[in-house]
Amino acid sequence: MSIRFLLLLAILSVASFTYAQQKPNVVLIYVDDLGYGDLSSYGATKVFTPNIDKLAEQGIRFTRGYATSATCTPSRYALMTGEYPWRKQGTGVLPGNAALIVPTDRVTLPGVFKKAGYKTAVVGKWHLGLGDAVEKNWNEDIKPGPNEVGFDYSFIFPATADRVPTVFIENHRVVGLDPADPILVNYREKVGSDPTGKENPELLKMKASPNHGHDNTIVNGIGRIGYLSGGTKARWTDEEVPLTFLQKAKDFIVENRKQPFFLFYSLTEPHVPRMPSTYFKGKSDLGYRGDVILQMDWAVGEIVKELELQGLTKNTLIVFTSDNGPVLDDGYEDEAVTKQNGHMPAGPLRGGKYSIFEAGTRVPWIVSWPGKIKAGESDALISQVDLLASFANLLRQPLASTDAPDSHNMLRALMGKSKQGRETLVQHASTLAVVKDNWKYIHPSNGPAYNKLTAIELGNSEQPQLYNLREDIGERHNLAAQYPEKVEEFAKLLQEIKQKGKSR
Ligand code: NG6
Ligand code: CA
Repeated sequence: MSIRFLLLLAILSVASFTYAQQKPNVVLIYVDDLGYGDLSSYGATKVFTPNIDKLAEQGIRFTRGYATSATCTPSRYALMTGEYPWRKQGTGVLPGNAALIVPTDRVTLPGVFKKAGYKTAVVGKWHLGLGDAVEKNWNEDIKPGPNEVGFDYSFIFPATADRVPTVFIENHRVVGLDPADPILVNYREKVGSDPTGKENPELLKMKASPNHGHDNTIVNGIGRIGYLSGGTKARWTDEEVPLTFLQKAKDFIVENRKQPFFLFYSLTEPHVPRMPSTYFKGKSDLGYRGDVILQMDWAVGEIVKELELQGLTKNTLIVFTSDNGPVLDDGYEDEAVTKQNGHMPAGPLRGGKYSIFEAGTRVPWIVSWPGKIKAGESDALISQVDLLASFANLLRQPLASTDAPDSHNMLRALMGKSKQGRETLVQHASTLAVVKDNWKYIHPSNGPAYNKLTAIELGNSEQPQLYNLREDIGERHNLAAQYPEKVEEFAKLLQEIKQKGKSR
């Protein structure tokens, strides 16, 4: 070993030792269905997001940061477990009565923090199932759930805002539940006597888009997926949901200001149903989708302010990212389409939510840690599946070789110390794609190329597709016929990653 190498090694270990010594608080701000082009710091000109932009200015703005999947549940599964979700059955978009899909006997992202002595919390959307069966009693302790997979504190809603039950759950219990008015949930048939969007569309304050469903039980004037009865006082008002989450997140920060904490702040914006708080209604020129993006940005600003107020700015690392790409019409007539006004939610990327094209999984991704991270931009290839191993490294928590099998330690890239990202990245929608050295191969699939309901190109084709992302970020030129040997190499690579069951 050369002296220079030894010196480098010493510097590196001192650097990572210093991070670990400091035990920064970590706030993971995870938004829902926000596209690569939805922030002004990522090129949007029709909507302005000054608070998030500020994080980007003072931290690192990643241009090749990915969710693992083009929908919510699988991306969140990967975030929690460090495992690609397509390796495991049952990790697709979950109904609101699904059982917990995160194994309780595995290392999880919050579990890593907990082991390192952190207080951990999830506040916001969950969508990873609850309890050990679909049939469960919502009127007693509901478990296992977030508290059994690494969170000391949880204040969540179970699935998505468009799925019943439309209630908050705080540490196993539905908030504000009147025992005399028990909750019943059913995804097969109607329960109780509440009106449904199908039977009583005249009661809706926001119409469902034709053929999208969302016409079961009406709660707060909005038709949902699934049937709900009871729990009348516990049901949320959509206009209030983000304010409730924000307040709970702030409370957690204040209560834990004197010790290291990990907060998974999982916002519902801009997922449907988009129903902004009164203050934000009509604030953008883009209808409710634009309004809730402004609301989301405001909430991020409030979190940053709270950290400042508590004197935690310098010792708090913030990650901001989204669980999948954007969609305009995802089930409600909320003017996202009619008031698009030239806004490009996916920026220069092709496709959107549900798509194997870039817009499905390439998302805004910002890391900020004032005082520790120098401002900059990075094109390192990183995936949300990597957060587990990266934070384990930061906190000096060893991982067994079977833990978090697809999670790579990207700490140096996340800190802006290196532009070296993952060597390979698998993208996941209804088919798989693999990215390496700026080349992207999409595995042939007989799924539909286009989804009419959402007006999104899903990217499926019976032919292999090969794109050069450096020269063709919009995936317009399929080069598969031109480079058959590359297609073969990538198909093999994907096969290997699938078979290995472990790519670390
Ligand atoms: C889809 C819903 C959509 C949304 C999505 C989940 C229909 C037709 N569409 O099935 O509205 O709820 O699931 O979104 O039901 S996600 O971001 O949580 O994955
Ligand atoms: Ca989502």
